[in-house]
Amino acid sequence: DGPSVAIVGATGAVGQEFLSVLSDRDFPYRSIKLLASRRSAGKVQTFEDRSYRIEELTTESFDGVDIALFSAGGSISSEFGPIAADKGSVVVDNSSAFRMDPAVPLVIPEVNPEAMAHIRLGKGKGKGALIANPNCSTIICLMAATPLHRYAKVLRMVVSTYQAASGAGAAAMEELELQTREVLDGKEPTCKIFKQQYAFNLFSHNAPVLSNGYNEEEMKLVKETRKIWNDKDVKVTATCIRVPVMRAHAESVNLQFEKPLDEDTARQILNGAAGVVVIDDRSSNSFPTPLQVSNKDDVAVGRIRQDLSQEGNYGLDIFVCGDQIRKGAALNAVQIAEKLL
Ligand code: A2P
Ligand code: 11C
Repeated sequence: DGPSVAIVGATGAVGQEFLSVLSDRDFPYRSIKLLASRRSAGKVQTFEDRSYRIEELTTESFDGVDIALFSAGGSISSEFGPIAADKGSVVVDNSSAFRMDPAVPLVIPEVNPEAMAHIRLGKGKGKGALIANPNCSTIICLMAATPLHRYAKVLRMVVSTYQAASGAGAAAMEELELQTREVLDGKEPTCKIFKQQYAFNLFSHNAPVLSNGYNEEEMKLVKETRKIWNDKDVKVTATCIRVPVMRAHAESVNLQFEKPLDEDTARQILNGAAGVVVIDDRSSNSFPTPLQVSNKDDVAVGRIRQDLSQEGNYGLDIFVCGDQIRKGAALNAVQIAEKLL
């Protein structure tokens, strides 16, 4: 007799992936409720041989819901997350709304499951809770960096991202496809989601730029890493770029360690890390690509090499790719939900 589950944002890119992941992993739900905006209410969705009617999200949506998976944007989470938790649901929220709230665990199950160890499913009794899913770039980066951090302690991390359309939602994926056709046909590309041509181009991440010159996406890597590693002193800097790739992010990560760590040991550590696959064949120039990891659970890491610019074995460069919708969002959230069972 598993939990009753609600999906908020069920029609979106991540919402749809929640369903695939629940099904792939045989998540033992008792019932499932699909919630979205009024625009989608009444539409029919087939899931595991059953038809479900999409319901409009309202304050009444969470009665009897044990686990609510949210991915409908920060403002919906801010408004409805606490309502769901008050009704006794454990909310796993994919937005940035609660990530930096000290009372809300920010969890990557392979990295810091202990942060949510105190949270239990209420089963209709008592209070619910909020758990935050980190930003996709943080999850993908820390899946590879954490096993190395555990061994040699990261003092400083420099991240450069190559981020896919999916991070901006289903509409951005459609826009990339449409623009690609338009450009190939010699037409003017339609720019609705992004204000500039995306196909055959790349640009600085579309998140708002702050007064310090970093954009919000970059600051998420800085702040979320400190919270997840429970290390307020770790130095992190990032440059986030949107590239015309459909659904998997790539990241170049430069690490500086407190203790020496040579590249062979790093490769061994990463080979043994849960949720990580090493693709690192120099002779055939075979390294991770976004396409290889698309629709896959594991984060791929390669280009594992000593950083020549640092003395001794105190620095490494790695290149990481991960499916943004899966491990970067839906899979991580469902893994969190599995920890509650
Ligand atoms: P809808 O399809 O009804 O607009 P994506 O991140 O792929 O753009 O998806 C966003 C998700 O958030 C969609 O499921 C969308 O539903 C949902 N959403 C957007 N606005 C609301 C709202 N006001 N109430 C509930 N769900 C919403
Ligand atoms: C992207 N990570 O790839 C972003 C978008 O904090 O969940 C998701 C924003 C967030 O564009």
